[in-house]
Amino acid sequence: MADQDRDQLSRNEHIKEASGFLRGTLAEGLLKDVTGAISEDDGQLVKFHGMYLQDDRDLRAERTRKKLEKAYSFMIRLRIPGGVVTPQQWLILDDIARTYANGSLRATTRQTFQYHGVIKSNLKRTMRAIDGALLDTIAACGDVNRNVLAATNPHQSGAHRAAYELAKEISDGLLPKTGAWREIWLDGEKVVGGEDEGEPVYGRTYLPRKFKTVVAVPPSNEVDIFAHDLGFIAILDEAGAVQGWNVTVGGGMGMTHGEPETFPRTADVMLFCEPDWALRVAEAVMTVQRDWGDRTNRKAARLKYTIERHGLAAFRAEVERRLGRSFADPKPFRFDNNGDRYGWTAGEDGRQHLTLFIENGRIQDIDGGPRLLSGLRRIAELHAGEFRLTANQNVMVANVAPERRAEIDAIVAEFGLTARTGALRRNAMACVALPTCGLALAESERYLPRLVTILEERLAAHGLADDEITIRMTGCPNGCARPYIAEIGLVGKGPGRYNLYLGAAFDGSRLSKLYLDDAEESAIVAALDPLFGAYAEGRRAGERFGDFVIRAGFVARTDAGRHFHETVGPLKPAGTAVGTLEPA
Ligand code: SRM
Ligand code: SF4
Repeated sequence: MADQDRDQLSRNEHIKEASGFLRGTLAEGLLKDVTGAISEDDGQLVKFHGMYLQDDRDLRAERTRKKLEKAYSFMIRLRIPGGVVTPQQWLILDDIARTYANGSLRATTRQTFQYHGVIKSNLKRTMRAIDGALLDTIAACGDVNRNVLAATNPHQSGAHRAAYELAKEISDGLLPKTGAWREIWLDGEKVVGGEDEGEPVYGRTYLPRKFKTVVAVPPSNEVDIFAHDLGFIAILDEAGAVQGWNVTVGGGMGMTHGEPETFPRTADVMLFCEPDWALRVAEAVMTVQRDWGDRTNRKAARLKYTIERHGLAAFRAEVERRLGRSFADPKPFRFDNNGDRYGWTAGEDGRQHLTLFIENGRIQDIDGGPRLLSGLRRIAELHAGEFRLTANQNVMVANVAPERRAEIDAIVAEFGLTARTGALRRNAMACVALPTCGLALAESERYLPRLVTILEERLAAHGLADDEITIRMTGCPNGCARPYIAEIGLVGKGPGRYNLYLGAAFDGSRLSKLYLDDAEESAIVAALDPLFGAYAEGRRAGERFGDFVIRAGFVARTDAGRHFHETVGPLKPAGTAVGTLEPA
């Protein structure tokens, strides 16, 4: 690259290039015990190892007053393709949560676990314990292909098995090759001149930005395929076998308030490929993004912006050129929801599976409330199948022998594992936000449960207590709980204040629109209550809330371009409705 171009590269590009394939000065930094932090550059690199440096934001002000260093600790994210863990692995993960982290396991929106609160001096011990469970954290974060999601239950059908196999194959195939992870965290043998080991697919500077891949089996869109950079939709033949995959590209949620050049976007369905070609298509899509993605501005670097800039046709042509062949156009498919099915279900082969609702993914014991951590541990002690994490922050106890079902039901009752499950709550998700997330503008995980209780009362008053409506909240516009494809989306604007988005599709295929700007709880409830009333009165048979608010004229349908700008025209005063209040 010419020097002039190099000057324009974002800072992260220089950090990656100079890092010796993700080593930086991490090994030295870990030895410095005068601080609980690591250097700023290493803070960028450590993401590729599955970790974030964070500080407890609840303690910030007090520690600043006392002139103390921030209360630093690390968030660690595992890489678990398809979200599958064995009971033996669960027990080790539980031990780690109790010993090194904050006593909780956090199921994420991408089928894996996070630990919070791991202090620097415990990092290596934690990583060794994770390795001891035959798991790792490589590429769980950073500018790489991240954890690959798959339709939750491989035992449900042959197509689900194929989806899991493909997720695993892509995860393994696109994994960075650097030995840095093993070397730094497990004191693995140093690769002399690690510089020379090479990354045949990624190169020295990896990708311009994070890259997310999922595999779905219709009619369930539980993995929220339209929110991801790359997706595969199973197309089945009459016997239910996978005939091939529709390939989706260019989905993403993140945006920044007040910067209309950033926006959420639902993915395009680009082409159909045969099963043998899926991994090669994944690699080609990723390498076109590697080469075409914007490396000067990280806010414009995701694949969704590359596709907006070049157009889908040019992007597809380049993928086909690199693979030396053309592909068929996508085949018809239909999704009907993007949530989880709770309770017991049986697969094609009659095996039993129990999906448990985990409020906002936080697996912990609450004094006087549900004891999810201990209850799931008890299940792991007797369970002979597996656990499967869902993309909706829930847990499935999968592949249960019929004679064990009663024992598991007894544990569920004893530990209160299904204690809080109203219809709105079952369809709710919140991102982590405060106190750990450095980007949070407002509460999310700690606040949504309260708001749901209030809204469930309003829904019950309108006779809607059992209606399935999706609601998701995030503490900032980055969209970690995918709020823009929930029927009710709440996005943090500042302490106690949220933007309210409405009108997304129940199957996750359509984005919502901004309805209320910068609103406090009372304004949110006051805005939603009459809409619930209108929905109860005026909906057509089977009509979803997200569809109703559009038909009734409360919000406009998201345009054909399938992305929106946060504000169209001047901002309304804080707390006022952007949509019309009277049904058209
Ligand atoms: Fe996320 C950054 C948590 C799924 C979009 N996300 C973060 C960080 C690491 C904050 C940071 O950069 O300092 C958050 C850590 C909080 C904490 O304390 O744990 C964080 N994201 C999460 C999780 C844990 C939310 C959850 O409650 O489950 C999810 C972990 C998924 C995983 O296992 O890998 C999580 N993040 C998502 C999703 C949803 C998805 O992928 O399905 C999105 C929207 C989809 C997308 O990528 O567009 C998402 N996270 C972001 C963004 C915005 C990216 C963008 O293109 O603008 C950021 C900020 C960034 O990258 O600059 C971010
Ligand atoms: Fe943090 Fe924002 Fe993601 Fe929530 S949406 S976890 S506040 S980055």
